[in-house]
Parts: sequence; structure tokens; C-alpha cells
Amino acid sequence: MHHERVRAVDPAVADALDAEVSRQHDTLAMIASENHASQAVLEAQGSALTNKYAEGYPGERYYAGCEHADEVERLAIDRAKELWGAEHVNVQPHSGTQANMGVYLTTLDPGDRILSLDLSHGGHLSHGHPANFAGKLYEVAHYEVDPETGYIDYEELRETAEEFDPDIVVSGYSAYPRAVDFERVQEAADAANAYHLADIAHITGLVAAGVHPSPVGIADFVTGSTHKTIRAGRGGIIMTSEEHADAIDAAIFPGGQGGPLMHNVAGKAVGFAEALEPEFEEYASRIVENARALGDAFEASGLTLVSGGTDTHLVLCDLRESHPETTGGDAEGALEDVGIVLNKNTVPGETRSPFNPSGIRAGTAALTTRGFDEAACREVGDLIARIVDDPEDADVRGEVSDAVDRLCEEHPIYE
Ligand code: DSN
Repeated sequence: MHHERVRAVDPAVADALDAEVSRQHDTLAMIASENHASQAVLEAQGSALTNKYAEGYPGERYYAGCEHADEVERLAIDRAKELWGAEHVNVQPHSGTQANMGVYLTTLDPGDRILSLDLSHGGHLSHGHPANFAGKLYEVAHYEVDPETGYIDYEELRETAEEFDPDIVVSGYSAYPRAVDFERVQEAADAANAYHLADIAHITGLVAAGVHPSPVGIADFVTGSTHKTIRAGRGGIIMTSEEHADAIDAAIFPGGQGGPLMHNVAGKAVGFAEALEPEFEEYASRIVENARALGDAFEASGLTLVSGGTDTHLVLCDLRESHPETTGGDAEGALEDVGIVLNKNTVPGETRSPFNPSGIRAGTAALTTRGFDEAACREVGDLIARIVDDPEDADVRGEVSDAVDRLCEEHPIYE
């Protein structure tokens, strides 16, 4: 993939874009929130729809000339309804965080209460971190995972909900490797007479494919991003019932956003069409099988997995027991040097700073897109463990780097 037209006007940016394509080809993308969108999705996102203002919704726009924008947005909505079975879908949120903002604007007044999972236990900034708008505008309390098992403690969640009396309970997480029991979160929300927002940003594709239980029809609101386990390009999405449809639409536009990014809506439409193909279910199942294989390799090498394994696309590794002197940042840096790109991550009961925490998080969605199977993911797990064991050993670094090069060559991404 080259960028000839960009090069003709801006060689510096063209160099960076070409280099980014090479970087993605030459390294293993294991940041659990990343994936490789298809060239069809990239083309849609790079289309002339970037020029079009289309405030409003299909058939009810504030500008003329929206007939093709309408068609694209209707296709995205219809396909999303088919994928997730929701009554009402809004495909305009620019991101998962703005999808969450739309739900908060719909359900909360400033000062109202959010109950969500603690960030260091796997939550997300937009679930009420003090540095995020949600933490500044609303009163926030957190539930946690069980320190022994690493699983959500649903009893504690229910008790905290009864004590804190939230207006909304948030489920859905960024670094939680286990299947979420949305019914039990709903019970806690019901006990507090609160709304339930299920933020499935990480598992949107797994839910669409039926390899993770769906919160649609259980939670009042379901939000997601469209570029993680579903490969529909950057963006957010909200699903809800007819009851909340008008309020959600008004919260996104004009409530929280101006003109929708129609080129991104086109990317969503194309990515959703791809996900409706039967192969997508197989892809999503393989993501989870690959994550299990990766986790098995970690455990066989003596690394500790939070919750002892995974039901999803990611594994979270707590380095404190096996490598007390190694921080997540040390591991992330040493792995990046050999072409394995994952992220340092806080772990439940974190004892270090979020800037240099005690864990690493690794996902298999992007590797699976490249055709990695369980054996290849086990090999990647072994390679990661070798680097974590001996980050400074030149021989180990050379061997791992060579193996990464071979795996990348065997699994090309773009033409
Ligand atoms: N930044 C994303 C993640 O890595 O989980 C979530 O927004």
C-alpha cells in the first residue's frame, strides 16, 4: 500500500504513512484494542464523504445534498441492527467515549451517580475517572474484581449498588479477560433502580458473532467502538430500545457532537457488511481460541494470568509474582524493541503507578486477522515470555526478533 497522491503534495506525511504500513506489517499488533481494518474499510474511510456535512439523521438533515450520506447511514444502521439485534442504533458517535457521553447526557444530570468498575481493575476512563469529563461532571463510585479470583465480584457489585444508590451502573471493560454476566449486572442495577449501560467496546465483534453473551435486550443502553474486535474502522456506536431512541439521538446530535464523520460512518457500513458474512463468526471464535493458546503459553512459562485465563480476545498478565523487579513498562519497552507491540497495564490490586504498572495486556484480534492460528499464538506467547525473562540478553533478543520477522512474513496484512 503506497500513498502516491499524498506524496505528490506532502512527502513528509507520505513517508510517515508508508512507514506506518511497514510498521504494522513488520510487527505484531497485540494492543488488545487494535485490529487491521480491510482495504475496503480504509477506502470507505478515505472517501469523498469526508467533505459532507450531514447534521441530523437520514431523511432529517440540516443541510442539502445528503442523499448519499443518508443511504450510507441507513445501511450502517440496518446492518448494525442485524448484527446485534438492537431495536435502535445510532452510528454517529465519533468514538466509544462519545457514545458513553451520549448515554450519560440521556440519563444523568450533573452531580448524578455512576457506579463502574475501577480503572485499575479493568474499567475505562469514560466510566468516571477523575481526569475524564465523566469523573468531573458526575459522582462516581467503583466496584472491583475479586482479589483472589480476578473475576467480577457480582455480590459486592450488588451491595455497592444498594449502598451507593447510583443513577447508572456501567458494565463492560477494557482489561477484563472474562465473560461478563450482564444479567447479574442488571440485577444490581435493578436493585438500585438505576439504568444499566453495557460498554462492549472491546468485545463488540465477539458479541456480534455470538462468542460472548450479548447485553442487547438486557441493558438499557449498549455502547461500543467499531475498530477493535469488529473491523469497521475508527468510531463508536450506541444501541438501545425504541423507548430511548429519540433521547439518544438528541444526545449525540446536537447534544454532544456537530456534524457526523460520514466517511467513518461509511467505514462502519462496510465493516458491518463484512461482519455479516459467515466467515466472521469463525474469525471471532478463532480470536478467543488464539487468546487461550497465548495464555496457555504464558502460564507454561511461569507467567501469572489475572483470573487464570481468558474467555475473550485478551489476556492480562500480572508480573509481580513471577518477575517482581520487572514493571509492565520494562516489558512493553523490551518487547517493542523486538517487534511485539502490546501495552503495559494496571492489574487488580495495583501497587505501582498507572504510568509504570505491574502488568501487560495482550490481545489476539489483529493477529487473528493476519491468519495466526493457535500454534502461532503459542509461539508468540513463548517469545514474549523469553523476552520478559531476559530483556537484556542480546542472543535472546536476536532470536526473538528473527522469529517475529518470520511470523510477519508468513502472515501479510495489506497488498
Ligand atoms: N484505549 C482503549 C484501550 O486500549 O482499551 C480503550 O479506549
